[in-house]
Amino acid sequence: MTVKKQTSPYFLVIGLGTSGVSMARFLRSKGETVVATDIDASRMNIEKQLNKLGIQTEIGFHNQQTFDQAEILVPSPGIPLTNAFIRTAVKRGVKMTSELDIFTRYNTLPVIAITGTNGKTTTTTLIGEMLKGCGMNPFVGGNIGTPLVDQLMAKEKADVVVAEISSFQLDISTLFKPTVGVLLNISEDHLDRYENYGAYEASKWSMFKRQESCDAAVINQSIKGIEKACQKLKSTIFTFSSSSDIPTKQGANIGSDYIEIITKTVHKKIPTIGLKELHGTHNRENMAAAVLACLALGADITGILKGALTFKNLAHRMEHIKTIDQISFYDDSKATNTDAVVRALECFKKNVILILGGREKNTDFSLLIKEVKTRVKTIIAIGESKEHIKDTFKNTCRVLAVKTMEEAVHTAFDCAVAQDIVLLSPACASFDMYENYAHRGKDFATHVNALGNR
Ligand code: UMA
Repeated sequence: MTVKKQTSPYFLVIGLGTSGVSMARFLRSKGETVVATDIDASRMNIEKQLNKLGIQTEIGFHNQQTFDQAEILVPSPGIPLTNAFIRTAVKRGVKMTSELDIFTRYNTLPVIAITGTNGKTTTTTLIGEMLKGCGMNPFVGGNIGTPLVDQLMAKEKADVVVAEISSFQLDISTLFKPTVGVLLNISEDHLDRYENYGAYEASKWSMFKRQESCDAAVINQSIKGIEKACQKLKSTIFTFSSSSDIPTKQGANIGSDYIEIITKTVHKKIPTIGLKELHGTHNRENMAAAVLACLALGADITGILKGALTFKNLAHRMEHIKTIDQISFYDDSKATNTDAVVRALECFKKNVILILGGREKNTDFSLLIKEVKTRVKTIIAIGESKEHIKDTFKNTCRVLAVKTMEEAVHTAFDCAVAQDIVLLSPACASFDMYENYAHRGKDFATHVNALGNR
């Protein structure tokens, strides 16, 4: 449907995925005039529902005039700001805002915000569990899947918002100011969207930009440039690290089987052996960051640790699918960048058969060579990037290119002997073959589960 000429100023919500649909509904619930558009005709299924609420829609196409005549554009986080319709309208003087800024304008609750290249969803979920352990009722949302504005429309009263925040969301925010901000790590990702790595790093650091002295920042000490970046922050800083030689004065020191918390009110060594759902160094970092974030909010350590015990490992993150003939199959489909693959490989000493590939994001696979050399015996290359992978690892290990996930699983099983690990950890997005990483992980698990003993 093409939008009728609007006489009143309107918000134009761009993209009708999870985020856009919630945003359109929220703005309408506040009495705003809302027009919503999505370039994909398959989103037509929500048209009626939105029209019923009084939201006009343009689905299956974008119309420059609708962009130019809007008062304020609200792009979904996945839509790059280089989008020609947006750029033209902005050049012509149309204002733009973001999901985060609209949320910030209306939100009255304290916010713990978690960003970083990897570990965001695990840490966000963990913080939610910890706060529940303290008897609180957190709303857990953001990039993890439930848009933040859903909290503003929710009937159930929350007392704190735990928000997973992506760099895409931060890019167009001018108001967002978390009570507690957590920066887990920064490594190469999304280089198809950012001009360069520096721009991606800057996007992550921008989360702390508007914090004040009453706010807190929980930051991984190992992030390059931390000293300089922290000089600009007004908030109280807590650091954590598993690799720094200099112990933290305020934050967490992480050992191979413990996390030592040091704050003004708590000095405690937490053994991590009992935390069976949180394997590997990266998960001890996630745990340390989560404990510090909850403490910074004023939560009590006993409740925090009680909550941590209820945490269950999330699907498609080093998820053990099955062991057949002493060959273990792991689904780490969520590993969509090289750093996540390094962290997955670190969990195994050697004998890994690695299923790698998908849609690249200007990915530099050579960042994996060191780990692959010591731990991987065969790479099974899939998806659009298979030729790039073959070329990168031709002098490192055996690389076999395949066409489908089924072929990848069968080839891996054929190559494997007892005690080997078959690991799907692709370092790429899934959109060349799948709807999303979960769809890819499920396909992997389906083919693994269909394998019989040899
Ligand atoms: N679209 C247009 N015009 C365009 C381009 C796209 O209309 O020019 C439409 C598409 O047809 C589609 C919609 O925009 O219907 C998609 O918007 P979106 O990509 O923002 O996706 P949403 O479904 O709204 O999901 C977004 C986040 N997606 C991205 O940031 C890419 C989700 O994070 C988030 O869970 C959700 O909002 C709720 O807040 C996902 C993600 O992949 C998990 N995030 C990235 C990551 O974690 O690496 C950042």
